[in-house]
Amino acid sequence: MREVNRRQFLAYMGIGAAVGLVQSCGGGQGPIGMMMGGGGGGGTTTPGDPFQDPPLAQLTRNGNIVETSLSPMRAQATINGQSVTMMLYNGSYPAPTIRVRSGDILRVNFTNDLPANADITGTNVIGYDMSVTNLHTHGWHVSPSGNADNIFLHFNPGDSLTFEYDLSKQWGGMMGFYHPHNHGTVGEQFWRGLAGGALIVEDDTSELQNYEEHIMIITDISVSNGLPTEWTRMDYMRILGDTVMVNGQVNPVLNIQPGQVQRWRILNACVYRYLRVSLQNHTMYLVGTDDNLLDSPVQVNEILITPGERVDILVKADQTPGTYTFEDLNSNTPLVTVEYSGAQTNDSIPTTITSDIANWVAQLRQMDTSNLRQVTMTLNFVRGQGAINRQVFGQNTYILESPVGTYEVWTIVNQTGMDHPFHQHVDGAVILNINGGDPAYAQLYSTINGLKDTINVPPMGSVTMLVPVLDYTGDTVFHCHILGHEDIGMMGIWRRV
Ligand SMILES: [Cu+2]
Repeated sequence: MREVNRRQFLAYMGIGAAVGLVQSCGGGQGPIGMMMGGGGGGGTTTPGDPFQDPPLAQLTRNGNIVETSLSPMRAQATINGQSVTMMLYNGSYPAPTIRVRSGDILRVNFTNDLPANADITGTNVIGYDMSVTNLHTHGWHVSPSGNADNIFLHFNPGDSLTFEYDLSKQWGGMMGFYHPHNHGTVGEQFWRGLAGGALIVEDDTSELQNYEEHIMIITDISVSNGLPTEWTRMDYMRILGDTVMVNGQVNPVLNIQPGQVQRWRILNACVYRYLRVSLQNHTMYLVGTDDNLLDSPVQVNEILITPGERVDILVKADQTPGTYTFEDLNSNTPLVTVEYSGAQTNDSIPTTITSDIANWVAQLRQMDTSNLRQVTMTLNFVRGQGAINRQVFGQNTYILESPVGTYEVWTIVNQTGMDHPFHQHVDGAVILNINGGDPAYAQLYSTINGLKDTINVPPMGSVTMLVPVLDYTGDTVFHCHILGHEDIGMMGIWRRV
């Protein structure tokens, strides 16, 4: 991208600071929020249609070989009653959910059906061809090479490939997600609708198997002339959609029986929006993080979910029957209206959860890390571009070489005034310490036995994590999961040797 001048750069920084202010005062409603055009989905406070889970991907199973098809294409969706031309996998909005098991081999017949030089493609403002795409399985512990989770592949319109993901080393009990990862177009393709759930289900014997389960993929969007808005240079730094949705619905109504426990698997698939979710008058029980089930539920009244993060929670309808709002406290935006209805029941929250991975993480937390390799990475803006260790991806890319079969301690230092959710592919990490930002978030993730592939690095703060570099060799990446930041260069190569 063309470099911006110093005045524009400072303007970006100022925006970052103002956003922090808006969010910390629960804003979007006040004069700052209005001035910034930010905040919540205005006018969406009326409860909408019945809640719908995303459709399931059509899978063909033959033993442990599972096959499906995914094709990004130009297609229409209805958002808030308005027809919008989007980029959608198989024309479906929201995208189909893939549910597979540990030990499966998943084959995805992928074809880029995006049109070249159409209203939703063409060249974006930072100079990349929007019709070029690829596929990433965020959170999956699979090979980053060949025809697996290889984000260095590029698909022009009409190109196809059968991806193959060997899930023999991927445990159950996590929700990953799939989306494009073609550098320079990731953020805008995501914004235009290309993101879907990719679950690895746990064993049938799990304590969590029998709860009514819902997937909540939270996105935001702004529409102009029947299209998701085209990004300006500024949008790469910061973009809040004016409509916030769960599974493509604005404030849908979800029924829960009095006394029932439901399991909600939530993904923040907004490009930039930080969600602080809470269910009015109810306690939530965190049972899983990005990459695994915990060993026991953790009670939370609210939880910060930054872009790319997932939470697996249980909620129990144990209050006076009525209607309660599941909302984003940062912007006072209702996400789902939860309505008690039906027969009284009395489900219980489990006291323990069977999770080999949580047990392993507990052991890792006891590890003496002083003799491990220590790596420091800084997150920066350099002349309006994103950078890691002041190196811009694609120009003078920062490369970290890590031997597989080892453990490393990474400290990610945020040298900017904005939050950055840091994401590394292939292996989740044990968060040892978070310096700065929301104290509850820092306390939670630096103590629970959950692996994180995405973790917020607070403004001028840092995160220290223990990274198991388990097995797969090959080049992959780590980057900021504000995908606009990644597109302007806040990404590095992780060379696993
Ligand atoms: Cu960032």
